[in-house]
Amino acid sequence: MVDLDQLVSEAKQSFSSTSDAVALEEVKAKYLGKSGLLTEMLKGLGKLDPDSRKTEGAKINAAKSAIEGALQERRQQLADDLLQARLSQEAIDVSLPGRGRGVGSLHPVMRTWERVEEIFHSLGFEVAQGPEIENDWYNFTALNSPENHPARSMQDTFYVEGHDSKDQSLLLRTHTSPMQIRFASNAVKTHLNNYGNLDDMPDIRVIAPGRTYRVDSDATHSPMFHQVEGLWIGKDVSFAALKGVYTHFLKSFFENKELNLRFRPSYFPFTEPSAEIDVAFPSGKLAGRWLEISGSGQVHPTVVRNMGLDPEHYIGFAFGSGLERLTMLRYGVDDLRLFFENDTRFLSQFPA
Ligand code: 2NM
Repeated sequence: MVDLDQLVSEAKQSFSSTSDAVALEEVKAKYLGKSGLLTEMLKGLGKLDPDSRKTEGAKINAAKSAIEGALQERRQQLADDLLQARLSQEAIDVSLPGRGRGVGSLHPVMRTWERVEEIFHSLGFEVAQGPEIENDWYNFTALNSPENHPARSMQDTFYVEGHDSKDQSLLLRTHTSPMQIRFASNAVKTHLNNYGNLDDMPDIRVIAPGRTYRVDSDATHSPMFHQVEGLWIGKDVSFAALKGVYTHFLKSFFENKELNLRFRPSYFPFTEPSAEIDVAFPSGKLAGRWLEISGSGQVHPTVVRNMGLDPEHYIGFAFGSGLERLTMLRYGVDDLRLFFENDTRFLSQFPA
């Protein structure tokens, strides 16, 4: 006679030594399967006499339920272990500090752009907009640029394939002045359309900030850079007004009432007379040196005419400056290339 207690404990032992559900179900077959030990024993009962059958049957069934119970317990145990393993493997340590998300900040050149707009807005200037792909007329001809000036050559200007509807060649604007020609011509045309004459036309007072392009690339030149130009045209807008406006602008921009300015005679095709503007800081690292900052002048009569105005009755001034240059002087940046490398170690020094 088989020792049923022995069998039950042996079964429990085998169940415990399995390490996954598949192995457990294999072991189960040995005891409870179709030809398992207990199944066979129950089949054997038929050979016994009725009394023994009853007592032996009860013992075997008791052993069978004990083994079934142990099996169920081990199944649960293995399922729990599996879940526990997954939970610890996929655990998220909620106590870890977050990675943080930077807020970012405005590029220093864009800060200068906004600052320049604010200052000129306070003086009643509007802000012009215009295309970066220009045609020959707005970029050169209207600005009194001679037909064979080197600036017009392929060596200095990025030309775009094709021509516009007026058969003008297309190019990446080399300065922001074309926006001012467009703005002024529009203002004149619109006023004429509305009033039939220019008698009460308000002064044209506009700045044109934006990207510009030149075939030039070295330590101090980038093929793309930013300019801001300004224009004030009216019946009686003098060079003295230019000096007043620009002096106010630079002193505001650099937040320095003591800033020194110098207007030095120069030449531009679109202005006559023309002047280069230099600044000298009264203190600091750059103190005492004259630093070129802008170009300026009284708008050339030909350019005034190209805006749709009679230069015998309209006069004014214009100026232009590089936004990178203004930014370098304001923040003491000594290498132009820093503006274009997008190195956050540099950019994060200009917080929002
Ligand atoms: C400069 C220097 C001098 C200028 C001229 C004009 C316009 F549209 F009126 F013709 N806009 N900007 C100008 C004049 C720009 O930049 C160095």
